[in-house]
Amino acid sequence: MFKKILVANRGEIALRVICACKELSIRSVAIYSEADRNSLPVRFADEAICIGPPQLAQSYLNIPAVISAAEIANVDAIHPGYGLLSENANFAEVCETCNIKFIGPPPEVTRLMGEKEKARAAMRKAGVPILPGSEGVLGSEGEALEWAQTVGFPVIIKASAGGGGRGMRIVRSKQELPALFHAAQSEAAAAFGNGDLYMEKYVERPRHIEFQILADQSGTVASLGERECSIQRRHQKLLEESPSTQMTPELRQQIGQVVCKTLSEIGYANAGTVEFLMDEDRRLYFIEMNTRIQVEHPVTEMVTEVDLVKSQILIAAGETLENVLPGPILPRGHAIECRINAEHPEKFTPSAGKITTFNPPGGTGVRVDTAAYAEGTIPPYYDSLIAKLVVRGKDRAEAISRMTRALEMFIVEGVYTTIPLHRRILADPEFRAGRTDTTFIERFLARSGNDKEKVPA
Ligand code: MV4
Repeated sequence: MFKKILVANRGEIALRVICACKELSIRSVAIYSEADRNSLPVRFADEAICIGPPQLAQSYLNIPAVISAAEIANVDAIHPGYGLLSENANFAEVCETCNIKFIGPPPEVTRLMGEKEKARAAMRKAGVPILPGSEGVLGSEGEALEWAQTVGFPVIIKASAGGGGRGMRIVRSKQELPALFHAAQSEAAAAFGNGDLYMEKYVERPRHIEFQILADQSGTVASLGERECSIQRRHQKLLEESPSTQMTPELRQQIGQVVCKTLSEIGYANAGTVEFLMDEDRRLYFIEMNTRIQVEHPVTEMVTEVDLVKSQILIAAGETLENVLPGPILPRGHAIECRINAEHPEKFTPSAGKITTFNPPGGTGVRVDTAAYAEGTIPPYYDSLIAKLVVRGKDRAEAISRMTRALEMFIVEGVYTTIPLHRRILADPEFRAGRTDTTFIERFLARSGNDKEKVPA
């Protein structure tokens, strides 16, 4: 087993990884930028090393600085958390070269999944359902038009190096296609240094449903069921839940099985998330795979009682799933996560500054993942997520009442947060009825406005 792990991240996820290390009796090393000197990961890790100034490129994304810290601390492994270097295959390779275990899948698998068009082709070949669309990258505007006519409008053009919504264009007619094709191409080339595009049939009002999997290094893969993450704003998830109100045991079993078989063939290892769109006839289509632990992983932990971060570490150390998991996965009850961001409630812009009051809720079935504390500061350089409020109930109704009271008892003063927004979502009849497709948030904001929770002057 590993003796010491470097945590290559900050904030709540760094603390989450440190918790897992402590429970496994593994020493942890925090790395931090000058802006995070007084952070809780620095306080709770066994060792802490400052790696540079606040800017991401000079600290948490600076591979030589991160590797130097790992060498100085003499760690066996690096846990990258989410974001930052977590899906950087080059970083995983550098770790390997330095004889440090990267806690994630093999670099070539990360690279395959990072090229969305290649990932789509691999999934199709293995029998995972995908949307009708192009085969290979679109070579020209003419080829794009041919595919669009084969598939039928509306279609969506996506950047192969993209993901998470960047560089996408919805095309509703033949006339619109040339301009949108070239716009997507230049946007992708500028944003990712790669203008490769592919095309899919466009699904109206889809739900975002993702499967959590765990895979060991010997090819055993397990599905831990799905999360529904359709409530998103500008491709940022706001609220996630498990199970999805639209899932059936048969569909869950069928998709889980084909996903596990495919990932075993690909040589996947570690935790991973396979994203699907669900159409209005409840059919699921693969869109992308994420090769990291995700922000919303606690939702799955609450219903399965599996510690996903500890599982990642054990798998990376060579344990088999048989030894990592307690037995067959039997999800129980219903979990909901609300992302608490420090942001302005009307402008949705980050709200950095000092937290003057911080009262997280507790009690039965409530979990708060956070690195925030009273009198602590939210630096302006990083992601605006300051806490994840997660509840579990025996069913969705109990989870909703529990979340409602937990949000009522969550007091954060000094910075604006998304807590008032979540209180309104939880009270919304459409949300309560489970009508939560990806267009929910737009309709919700249009009808609820921000009038009930006026921003103080
Ligand atoms: C789509 C789609 C409709 N049809 N693909 C947006 C982010 C990226 N991960 C995939 N996205 C979409 N892909 C087809 N073929 C609609 C979206 C989409 C979306 C997906 C999930 C959650 C929220 C969304 C918001 C707008 C668009």
